[in-house]
Amino acid sequence: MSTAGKVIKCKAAVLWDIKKPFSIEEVEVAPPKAHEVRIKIVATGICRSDDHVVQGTLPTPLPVIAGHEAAGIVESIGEGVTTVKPGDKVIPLFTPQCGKCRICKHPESNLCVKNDLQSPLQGTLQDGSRRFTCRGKPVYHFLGTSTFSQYTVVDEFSVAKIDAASPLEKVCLIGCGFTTGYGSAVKVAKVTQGSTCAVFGLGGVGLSVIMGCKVAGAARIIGVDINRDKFAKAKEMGATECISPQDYTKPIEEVIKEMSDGGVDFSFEVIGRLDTMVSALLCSHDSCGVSVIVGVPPGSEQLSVHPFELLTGRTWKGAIFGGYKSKDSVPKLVADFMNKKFSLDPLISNVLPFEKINEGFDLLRSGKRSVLSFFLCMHPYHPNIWERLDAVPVTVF
Ligand code: PAD
Ligand code: ZN
Ligand code: ZN
Repeated sequence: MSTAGKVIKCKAAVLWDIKKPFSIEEVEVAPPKAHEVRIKIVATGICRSDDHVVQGTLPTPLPVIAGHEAAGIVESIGEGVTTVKPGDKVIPLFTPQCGKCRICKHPESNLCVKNDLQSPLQGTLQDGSRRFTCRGKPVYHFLGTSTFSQYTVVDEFSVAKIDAASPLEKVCLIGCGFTTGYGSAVKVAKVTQGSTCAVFGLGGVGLSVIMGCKVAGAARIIGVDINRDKFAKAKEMGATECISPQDYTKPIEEVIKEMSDGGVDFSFEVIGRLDTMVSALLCSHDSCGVSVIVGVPPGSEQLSVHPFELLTGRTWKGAIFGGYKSKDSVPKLVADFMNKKFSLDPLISNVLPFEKINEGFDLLRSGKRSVLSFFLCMHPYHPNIWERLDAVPVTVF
């Protein structure tokens, strides 16, 4: 039976309050309106930015269905949708690409004016309304994507069609973590052949920065993290050395400057802390260094540096989604993945059934990045056994 045009009742993880666990609920997902697309989510990653929502450092109206790094299949489309059709494999885009605004027409920039990244977030689709209800209450969207739900509705410019053969439990990472990190190196910093780079923070995004630095031909890549367990994987991905600020008495920027003849060519802050943003800036060479902020800082805190740190010639910049124009670039990155130009396996620590979302967040906080799958379901008689399903049952009204 076709579900098109009908309200779908399905499973979603609703965050009712900050600093509380997600609650797995039955939600109603309204059909897509004109220029909207309803997607059956197959797999969704858990990114640190989702945890910023839980912790309240990325202020979002509540209750909310978070999640923004996913892959799925189009279930139905609203009137006027031309770029995807039911059955297409897709990746939702938390940075949209409307193709019409000043930024979409800018050759370098990517933060389409239709984004919902202002503070606080608006939490709706483009027309200002919502498609989710739970226990009779409307539920807010998150970054126009809301992927912690079996079904979600997005605006057409917030979804990209990808290769029909793509493994969705892997390419979901192209929806955020991988692309953000990789693009920060190759597109935002424009890392050069033979250069020296420093990457602060060796989580999933930091490892993707390292992959980008390596592809761009960096000769030295210095990984920086307080968790030494991250070093082995970072080296596997291309870091040539790894250091922990806790092993030194002097500031880490001084240590890195000594290691790199006065400062690195390119540095990246991939943690989301003000102190490490300043350290990353200062460890870059004062006359030719480029430092990129990738980490999302907490709430309304302000940075402070002496203007001289930039007057001497450094460049300090930042970007969302690795500077990539999303709708154009995501299908190409998926094609590169299918052509084995890079691997996503090292970025995934676990694949968990969707219901284990709170465990997935605990794992993230202990340094492990998980992908949640809607295609793993609990065995009816053995609660510890999870089976792969081809389809997930839903109720249609
Ligand atoms: P993660 O939590 O998996 O990794 C962060 C790493 O930083 C961990 O390995 C920590 O051990 C390490 N760390 C923490 N504190 C320090 C410290 N004081 N000194 C050195 N290392 C430290 O996060 P992630 O890789 O998922 O994301 C990293 C950041 O990037 C995070 O702030 C996230 O919100 C942001 C992000 N930004 C974009 C974007 O578009 N700009 C997209 C996705 C994620
Ligand atoms: Zn993310
Ligand atoms: Zn635009």
